[in-house]
Amino acid sequence: MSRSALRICPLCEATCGLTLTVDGTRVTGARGDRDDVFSKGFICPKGAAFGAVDGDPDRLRTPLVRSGGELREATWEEAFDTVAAGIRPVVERYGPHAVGVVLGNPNVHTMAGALYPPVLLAGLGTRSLFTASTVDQMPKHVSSGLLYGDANAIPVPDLDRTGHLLLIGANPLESNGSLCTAPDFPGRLKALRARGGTLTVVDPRRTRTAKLADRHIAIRPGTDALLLAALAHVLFEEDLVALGDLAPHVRGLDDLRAATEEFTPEGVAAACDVEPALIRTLARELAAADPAAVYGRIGSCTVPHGTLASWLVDILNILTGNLDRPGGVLFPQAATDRTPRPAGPGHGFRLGRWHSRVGRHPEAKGELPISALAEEIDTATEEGEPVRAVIAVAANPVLSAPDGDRLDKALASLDFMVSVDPYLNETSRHADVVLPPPPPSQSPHHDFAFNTLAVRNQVRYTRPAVPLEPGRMAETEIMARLILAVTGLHGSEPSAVDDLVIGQTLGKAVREEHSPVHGRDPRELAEQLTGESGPEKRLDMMLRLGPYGDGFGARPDGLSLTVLLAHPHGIDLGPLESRLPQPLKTPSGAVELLPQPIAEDLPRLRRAMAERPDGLVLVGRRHLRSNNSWMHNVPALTGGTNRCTLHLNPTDAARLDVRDGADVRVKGAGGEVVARAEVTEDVRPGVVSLPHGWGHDRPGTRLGHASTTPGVNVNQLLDGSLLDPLSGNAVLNGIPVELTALGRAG
Ligand SMILES: Nc1nc2c(c(=O)[nH]1)N[C@H]1C(S)=C(S)[C@@H](COP(=O)(O)OP(=O)(O)OC[C@H]3O[C@@H](n4cnc5c(=O)[nH]c(N)nc54)[C@H](O)[C@@H]3O)O[C@H]1N2
Ligand SMILES: Nc1nc2c(c(=O)[nH]1)N[C@H]1C(S)=C(S)[C@@H](COP(=O)(O)OP(=O)(O)OC[C@H]3O[C@@H](n4cnc5c(=O)[nH]c(N)nc54)[C@H](O)[C@@H]3O)O[C@H]1N2
Ligand code: SF4
Ligand SMILES: [Mo]
Repeated sequence: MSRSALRICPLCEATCGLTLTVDGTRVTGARGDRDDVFSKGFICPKGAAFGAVDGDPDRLRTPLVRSGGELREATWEEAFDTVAAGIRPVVERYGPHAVGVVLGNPNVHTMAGALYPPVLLAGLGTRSLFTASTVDQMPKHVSSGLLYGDANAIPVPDLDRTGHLLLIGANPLESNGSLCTAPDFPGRLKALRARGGTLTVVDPRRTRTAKLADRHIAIRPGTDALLLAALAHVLFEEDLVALGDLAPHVRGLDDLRAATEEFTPEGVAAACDVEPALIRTLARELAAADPAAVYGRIGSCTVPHGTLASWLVDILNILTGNLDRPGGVLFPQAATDRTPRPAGPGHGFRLGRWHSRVGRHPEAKGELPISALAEEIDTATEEGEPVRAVIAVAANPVLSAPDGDRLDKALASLDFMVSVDPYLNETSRHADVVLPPPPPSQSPHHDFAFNTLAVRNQVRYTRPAVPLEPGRMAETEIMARLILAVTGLHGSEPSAVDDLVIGQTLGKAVREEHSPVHGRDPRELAEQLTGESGPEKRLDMMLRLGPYGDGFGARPDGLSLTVLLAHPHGIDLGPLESRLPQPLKTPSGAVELLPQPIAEDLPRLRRAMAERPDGLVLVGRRHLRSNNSWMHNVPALTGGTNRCTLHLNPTDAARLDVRDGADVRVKGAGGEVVARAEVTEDVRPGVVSLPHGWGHDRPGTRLGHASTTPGVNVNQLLDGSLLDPLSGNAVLNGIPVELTALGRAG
């Protein structure tokens, strides 16, 4: 007998509601939940393959513990005993910074990943934190931190109400959107055009998104900051700056004008490969559109001027009066956000409070660049101890970060490593203990992170669609036990971790004057929490303290877990609204248009105006039926165009004598790989493209299907030295490469 169950899809940032068909403990089907308040039935091929992803036979079912050099199946008790015995001596002998914590992307797709890593980090006290953010969106956090005083205050384009979208280095028709949670992003772009709006796409590749656009600009990779600076220049020069309601909330307009003065369309044209007349047209269109939104993603972040480009995206929205305006870009308000405090000056955002030991990279948002992880492990200095133990949670940096070969060796040299991961893969194969979370159907779901980036305010929660199988442990409990094991509390009840957080959070809330629970007794509040588990109680607490919450009785019709459970398809909380100045936490209480670190980085951008190196550069690409490194093991999602091939333009192919289907050697600073050539007009001349997350040919993994078509690791072309200096973000796009034709493959 089959039944249906609801589950929010965790396979990308769009957070679609799914209706699963469940037979026993197996998910046999998935379709879009038409009643979902946000996704309204939308589903993509990945969501439709939820059952296959969930039921992959290579998913680990029990912990693995290394003994006699080999990973063997073990009990949970043995596994946590081994973790405690492995990590504690490293902390005690070398101090907390000798333990590196590595957090990967799926942490933003699980409740465990939202609720427990902050407790783990606070408990350990380590500064050796490396996450997927520094191969992704750290430049955006840094620009938001500097502009608004809050690294997490990221305005999102109001897709459904805008009249013009200038989209830079993003391909939502394949990615389904990022830092802009919007189920059916493709449909929303089509609707924009259908209502008479316009879409401009800036991308060196003619992507599916570019094909949908009114205008596609095939920019030279890595030069978007120059283009954007020139757009700002034109807005000033042609008197098109119109702050509107923003005027009282910004500081430094004259300094900004002076700072963009040199970036003339004529000055940047050659570097960007965009005609000056077109740059002027773009600026005028942006100013004229009412309203308009500028949005940048991976192609604007993972480049040498990532922070400047991210800053300029917001600057353009500000100069045209589109920040915090319906149809422009707005700050979402999620149900689990903290109670908004009254507007006023804040502590601001600081960079470089400490530095990495070897490369002296400044921390950003408490993190060190993941590009520096290998050297922090394999290089001794007089500054302090190298990283000797690693706790990796949902991370596969051997494939996702620069120079996987070096990192592979570095991880093998550690005193101890633990991975929380469902797969034995390129990274987890180095662990001494692997702790496998259950498949998504057996986990509850709420989008703590993506609701703060969503194009509509809404809240949804799904309990596990399938009960936890015998022998499985919820990922929230795995994380709680891991925290206890590494902080010297091994053996305590995992609920102690949740109780601690609840006690601290409520203790703080009752002391805040603007809190709905100001002056109340935290123990009395804790007793009111409902939920079947520690994490559910924490969700209840966050909802009740949050901007729409019941305030523990202060606002009786407000949100709580009980209310949310009564709405299985979610609750719509309305369109995004103007919120300034409340979200601002800068010392001035205003938007700081030209923060000091940005001003100090501008000379580097000025020099880039004169740079136009010869030779090919490489960019990445994503495929709809994939996700970073971990979905190549699902047969239903591989094959067709989802292959690790090298795209190159026919003119480059002819010049280099590379034929379609032939093997090509690609050489970069960090190494070389051999890939099959795919000659296509979809990439501009001078640029080649390889997808990331491939290279499943290392021994000792358990990825039966992926290893049959392993592909190559594009990040081996990097040596880890190319970074955006302000954010520490890796440069993954626009990297110089050399090609050698190897003849036609058989
Ligand atoms: N060249 C190049 N490199 C890139 C990029 C690029 O565009 N070009 N993109 C970068 C970006 S944006 C990102 S976010 C990173 C991603 O980098 P990573 O986060 O390192 O890689 P992922 O493949 O997303 O997955 C990490 C791990 O999570 C595990 N996992 C899957 N589901 C779960 C779960 O429910 N719980 C737990 N605990 N683990 C789970 C997977 O098995 C995998 O081992 O890659 C980056 N690397
Ligand atoms: N199907 C699928 N969906 C995903 C993922 C996935 O792997 N597969 N990964 C998820 C993750 S972790 C993330 S972060 C998001 C990313 O979401 P997006 O940013 O939308 O994803 P990409 O497809 O990498 O789009 C980046 C685009 O930038 C272009 N580009 C490269 N260099 C430059 C440049 O210098 N300038 C400009 N203007 N463009 C450039 C590339 O050609 C590419 O088309 O997607 C998420 N969704
Ligand atoms: S778009 Fe993303 S969230 Fe929606 S079904 Fe596809 S993978 Fe899942
Ligand atoms: Mo990402």
